[in-house]
Amino acid sequence: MQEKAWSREELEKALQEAKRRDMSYSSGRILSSMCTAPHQAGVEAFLRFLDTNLGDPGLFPGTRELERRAVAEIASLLGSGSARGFIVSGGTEANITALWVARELSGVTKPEVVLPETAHFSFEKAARMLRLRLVYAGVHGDSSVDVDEVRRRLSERTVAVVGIAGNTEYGGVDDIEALSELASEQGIYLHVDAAFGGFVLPFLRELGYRVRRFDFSLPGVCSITVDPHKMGLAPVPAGCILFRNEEFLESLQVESPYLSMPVQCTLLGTRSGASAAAVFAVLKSMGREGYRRVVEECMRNTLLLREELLRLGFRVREPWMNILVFEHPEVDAVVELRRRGWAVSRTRAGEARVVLMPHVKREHVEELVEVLREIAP
Ligand code: 0PR
Repeated sequence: MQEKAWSREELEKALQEAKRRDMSYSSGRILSSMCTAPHQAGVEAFLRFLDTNLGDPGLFPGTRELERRAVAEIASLLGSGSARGFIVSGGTEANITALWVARELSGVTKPEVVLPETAHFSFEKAARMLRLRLVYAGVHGDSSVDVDEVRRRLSERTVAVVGIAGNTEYGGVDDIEALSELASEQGIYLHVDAAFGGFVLPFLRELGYRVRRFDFSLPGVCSITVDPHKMGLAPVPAGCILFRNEEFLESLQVESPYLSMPVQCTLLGTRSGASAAAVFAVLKSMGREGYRRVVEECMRNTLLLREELLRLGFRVREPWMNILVFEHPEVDAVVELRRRGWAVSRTRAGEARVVLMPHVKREHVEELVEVLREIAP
């Protein structure tokens, strides 16, 4: 570290330089991200609660109450009046926490988890940390898991089955209803990763789309990951882990005798109250109506882009939600788009993938179509 404090000007210059190198959501060129420009109410609440620490809730009972209310609102969106959980740092922490509970409850010595091969890599991290063996099940052409294969992969060592509601690459939704029946019948823990889909599917259903069930209304579902910092429009970091009831949390309790509360259940100790306050503020500022409008707009843009891509001769995967995957028989769209400053991602199968987040406006889609027209022969 340098000896003398920097002047404000020196610091400002360094920060500005860094900012200049970063991409911005407002450019409309970020098509590879599941995050977006946060809602202003969330930004303001985040700043006001910046100094709060939910690792010591006795000092910040007001902030703890905001977290409790935010969690209850998200639970009610996902079909439960009694689910409990926490605002966490994101989908990774939420998925780790869920598998931690499943393993604690099982008492199995060489535990295994059966999950779709489309699962996010956060499960790989969870498995290494918790010493779980991951047993992958294949997927159908629409990217949803083959439930018969899940059944065949179960063993006496299986401590959890994972289903995904909105998989990272295609937005695919597994047949969670069938997984729920299977899990109930076999007495196995079922975790649903709705990190992305949790703030999309309920609103798609309200808009009249045919949507698979995935939430606590299915009796076998024990826990759900859902990320406010994705389609929930909250500032990063904000994930949420929900458990069907309070009892699931008991297996996580660690004594924290010198703190204001005798036990702690979260993976993190010191953790952001700003995130919880921001999630609360965004939920209250949006309401179902607000989210429905956002999802409606994202889907409109997704379907517009799909139509244009088909017209230009691209092969397009049928979208489940606001994630579109496509490829051209002759050109590598990913390379061409990146060369022109558009951040697009690639699926493991090599296709181009774009996420039509709320920062991607209709005019950006139209600009994108112009570029695609140039590169498509
Ligand atoms: N579960 C699913 C289904 C996900 O898609 C993701 C992240 C996670 C869990 C893990 O969530 P956290 O990253 O919050 O821990 N999906 C995106 C991905 O890895 C996250 C992302 C977001 C990537 C913004 C890029 C980006 O710019 O692809």
